[in-house]
Amino acid sequence: MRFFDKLDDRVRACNSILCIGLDPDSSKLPQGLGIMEFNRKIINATSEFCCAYKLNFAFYEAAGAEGLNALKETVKMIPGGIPVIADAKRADIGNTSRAYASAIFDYLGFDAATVNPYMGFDSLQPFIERDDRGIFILCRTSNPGAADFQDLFTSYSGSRRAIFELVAGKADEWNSRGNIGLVMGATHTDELSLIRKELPEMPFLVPGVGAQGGELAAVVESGKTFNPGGLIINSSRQIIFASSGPYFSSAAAEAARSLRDGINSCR
Ligand code: OMP
Repeated sequence: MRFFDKLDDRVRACNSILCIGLDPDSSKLPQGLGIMEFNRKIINATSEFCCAYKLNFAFYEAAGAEGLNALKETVKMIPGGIPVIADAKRADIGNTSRAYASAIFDYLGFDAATVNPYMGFDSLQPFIERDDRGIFILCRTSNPGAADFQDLFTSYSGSRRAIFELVAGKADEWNSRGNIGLVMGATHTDELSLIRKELPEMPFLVPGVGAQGGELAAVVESGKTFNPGGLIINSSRQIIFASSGPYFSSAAAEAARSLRDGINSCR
């Protein structure tokens, strides 16, 4: 099954466009709990409220062998109908990128991955060629430094456009398999709405609400589209670290429920 069909099905089934970020920062885990056990409890408590999970590799890699093992095992423990996104922001020369894609999709078993467009088409090709998997290309990210390059104007093709607009245009051009979406940061809704006007059907993964301050109503208004899975909104810390106490998993469930409801009230 194609990734975006799986995502659409899941959004319809759970009536949620909330993607939960499983970013198990070791310094914030409840006392005495390893990443795998933490993730298991969070997933059990929150899966009914989300359309997808996104695992940021940094937090697993930083924990060494235990983290890498938890990365693979966590993908396996997520219930079958829920798409799992590898937030690895990969890309390299084609030969190396092929190994990255194989590690993420074949060895680890992810449904989709975030990728970085800076090295151009051949660096993303091994990901794009996987018809059965999805990719989200970084377009306009949520961090302050996004402006350093992404907002610069160029006169490519005779028209004055920002680099992030060119990335969006290229992503659309490369999307003959229908397996490409964009990462659009929640902290910049003008840019989100600009790209939504240019690409009404392109799926967006939008991180940056909650801990980074992205405003929910503005994100939904700027990014909405008619496909069920065409706009998914990620939140990590606000949900998984809602509490560090003994009832952390029920606090996470409550945070997920409340964010899902908040998003749905804006849709
Ligand atoms: P919270 O700020 O805790 O909700 O986490 C946001 C997650 O989304 C982290 O895993 C970030 O690495 C990721 N992210 C952004 O915050 N901003 C972006 O522009 C892109 C991503 C991403 O690719 O997911």
